[in-house]
Amino acid sequence: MTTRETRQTFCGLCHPRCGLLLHFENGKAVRVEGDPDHPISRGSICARGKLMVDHLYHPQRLNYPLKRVGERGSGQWQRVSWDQALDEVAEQLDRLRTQFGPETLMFTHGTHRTYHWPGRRFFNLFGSPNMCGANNICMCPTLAVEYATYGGFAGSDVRNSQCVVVWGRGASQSDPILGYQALLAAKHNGAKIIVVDPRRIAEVKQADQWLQIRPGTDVALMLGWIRVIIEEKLFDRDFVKQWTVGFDQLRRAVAAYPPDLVAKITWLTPQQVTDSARLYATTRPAAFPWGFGIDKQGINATQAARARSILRAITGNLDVAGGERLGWPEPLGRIIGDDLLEMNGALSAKQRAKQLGAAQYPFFGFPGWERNVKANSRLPYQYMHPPQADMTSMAHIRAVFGAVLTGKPYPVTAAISLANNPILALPNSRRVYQALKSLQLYVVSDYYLTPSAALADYVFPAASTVERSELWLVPGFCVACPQGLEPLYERRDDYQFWRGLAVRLGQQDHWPWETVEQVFDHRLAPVGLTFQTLIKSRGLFGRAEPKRYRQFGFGTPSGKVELRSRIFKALGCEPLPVYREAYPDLVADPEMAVQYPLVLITGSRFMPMYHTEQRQIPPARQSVPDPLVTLHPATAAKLGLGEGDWARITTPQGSIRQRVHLSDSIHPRMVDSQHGWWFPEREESDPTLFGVFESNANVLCPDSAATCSPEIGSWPHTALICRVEPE
Ligand SMILES: Nc1nc2c(c(=O)[nH]1)N[C@H]1C(S)=C(S)[C@@H](COP(=O)(O)OP(=O)(O)OC[C@H]3O[C@@H](n4cnc5c(=O)[nH]c(N)nc54)[C@H](O)[C@@H]3O)O[C@H]1N2
Ligand SMILES: Nc1nc2c(c(=O)[nH]1)N[C@H]1C(S)=C(S)[C@@H](COP(=O)(O)OP(=O)(O)OC[C@H]3O[C@@H](n4cnc5c(=O)[nH]c(N)nc54)[C@H](O)[C@@H]3O)O[C@H]1N2
Ligand code: SF4
Ligand SMILES: [Mo]
Repeated sequence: MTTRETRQTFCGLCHPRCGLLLHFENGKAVRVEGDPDHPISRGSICARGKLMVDHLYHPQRLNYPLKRVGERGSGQWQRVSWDQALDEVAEQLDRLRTQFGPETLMFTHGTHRTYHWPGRRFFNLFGSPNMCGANNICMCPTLAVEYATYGGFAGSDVRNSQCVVVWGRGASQSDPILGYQALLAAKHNGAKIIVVDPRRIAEVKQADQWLQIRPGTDVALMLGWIRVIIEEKLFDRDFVKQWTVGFDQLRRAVAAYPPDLVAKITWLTPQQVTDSARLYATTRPAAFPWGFGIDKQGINATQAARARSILRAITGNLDVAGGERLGWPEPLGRIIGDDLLEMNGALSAKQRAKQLGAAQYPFFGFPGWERNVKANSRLPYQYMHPPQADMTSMAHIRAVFGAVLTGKPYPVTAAISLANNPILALPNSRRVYQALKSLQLYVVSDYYLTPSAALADYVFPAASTVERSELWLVPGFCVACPQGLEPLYERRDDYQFWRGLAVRLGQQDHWPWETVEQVFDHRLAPVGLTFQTLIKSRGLFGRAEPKRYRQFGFGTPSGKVELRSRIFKALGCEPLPVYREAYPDLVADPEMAVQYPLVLITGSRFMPMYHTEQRQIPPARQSVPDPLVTLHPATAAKLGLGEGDWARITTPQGSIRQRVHLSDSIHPRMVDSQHGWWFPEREESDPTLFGVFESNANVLCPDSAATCSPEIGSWPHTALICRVEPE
């Protein structure tokens, strides 16, 4: 007789943690559907979430710890026990720490796929300041900038807004369940929609205005908006007078950006510049959510985040319903935050000072973090947590990989990658590869043997989200994500990986909790809950209260919104937003313009893939079998390329091949290349490494200082120059 059972669990194949019902037959998961009782996703799941069962039992999943036995990258592995693997890794880390100092260990970060405070806690206690990776470009720079500007990270209340600015964000592909549904709900309620995107994305169908901006020029348009808003007195006068500093300097700075100049820079018309500025400033409440299209533009990314936060403030949209929510609503702020679990106090000033890259990019290193923390200390913890170090204080990849390759300023000899596939995620992929190959010890924790994991000494098998539990805490709500089944084979949750290493390296006193659920109980204790009671109540929701800055002020040095940032100024960064031309050489050197006539954007999200994942999942791969590069039909025709042809894409950094897709949704002067492509069906061993260099967009992306933002060192994944030719 068949036994059937259904368990509540969650999907973590991207950020929102949608509720799942996992159906079992004879103890095996056979089917998944959305959990209609989940308080946030309410039964919806996306095309990727529907593949959870394929992911859970995939034959290429890592099920046991592996130890390299042949040459690095030769594809020869031995299955070992967790104890043996952890013992040996700990022993080698201890030896390298004694020989070179704790700073010899680095970490590479991907996006937030799992809880990351245990990693930070481990690094702080180990004594290394060198965690680096995608945090320099994804969301975290914005978070750091918003702390410096108004003392916290704002969450856009899109659903209740009257005007939504969709700027560099394609939620229809990147956040189909929460973000896109919120936009559609706002539209349904009559909100005006402005889309600023070089491509005619699905969101444009909902839009009142679409600005097909030239990639990388967004700061110029934002400065143009600020100028229109100030000149035409469309700003919130009371708020500006009472709650901001630096308005006069801002007014003078933006005077240099009249609509006709902005139009020239951005490939828009002066009318578009003024119309969109007026629509945004006069329709309240307005929400201007974060979008990766801004953070991914390298040299301009940081100042664009600054300009956006200024626009939100001067239009009076901070901390109002339908605008930009600030702070933790009662009682959520009482829950112990990631910032406290990180144990940042454990890393000494001497070790902090060794953080690689911080001298060049102090705002995103400990100097900036410490200033943000100090400014935040004027606010009660339950209202505004200090910035998490893991999101606002990172070493810089160029400096860290440089230290691996050259031994300067000191040798970096060991690395851990957990929930990250650095050769595909980080720019200048060939240098990343060289650096990983040069390590004395490389440790990876993942679901699959990725091209990066193929270079490791030890690989640890991670439990899928349905095989573990999680506490999903964001300003607004806290939801318990229950485990659906015990981990299969010898997969373990990431807490066990970190704790396993920690207790072997003398940190046992700081890891009193044997399971991650015990940590969740500890976190929830201040609100009188346990993880299990939270599962039963389906979540804890905050009681939103508008404009709490009137009670607490802002967590900045002045206590006000800093249109001119004192923290930026103190660290030698531009305190007022400025626009920088990404390719001044194109004007100076006409030969460059001939060599690279097209503008390249990379990594526009597409379903059902998530970064470098799903390439081995048959239904996903059948829907997108090959890496695609999108060209305008007129451009392709001139190049002699048709739909489905293989094309070569070349930038000053490198060259790859992808298959042509034709669409008039893209500007004729632009090229859109998918990121994250490798071929799990190909040979593993180096130099093939699953074809990791063939179609990997990060072979095209640079990490040089000239292309990175001077404040944070954010590197570009868009606004690049390229040429495209038939293969
Ligand atoms: N399917 C899928 N979903 C994902 C992910 C995934 O890999 N796949 N990744 C997740 C992660 S980590 C992130 S960060 C989010 C990001 O998700 P989004 O914020 O939606 O970011 P992108 O899709 O990278 O880019 C958004 C838009 O920016 C536009 N753009 C490119 N360059 C510029 C520019 O210079 N200026 C302007 N104004 N627009 C530009 C692109 O055309 C694109 O439509 O997605 C998350 N969701
Ligand atoms: N060219 C270009 N490059 C980009 C981007 C772009 O737009 N263009 N986007 C950038 C952005 S925004 C980001 S955030 C990064 C993302 O970069 P990453 O987050 O590094 O994404 P992946 O490279 O897919 O690596 C994630 C790996 O973690 C594994 N994994 C997933 N969940 C878990 C887990 O819970 N535990 C463990 N141990 N492993 C897990 C997956 O199997 C996968 O191999 O990429 C960046 N790279
Ligand atoms: S949006 Fe899709 S992939 Fe992301 S958590 Fe929800 S169901 Fe999973
Ligand atoms: Mo990201």
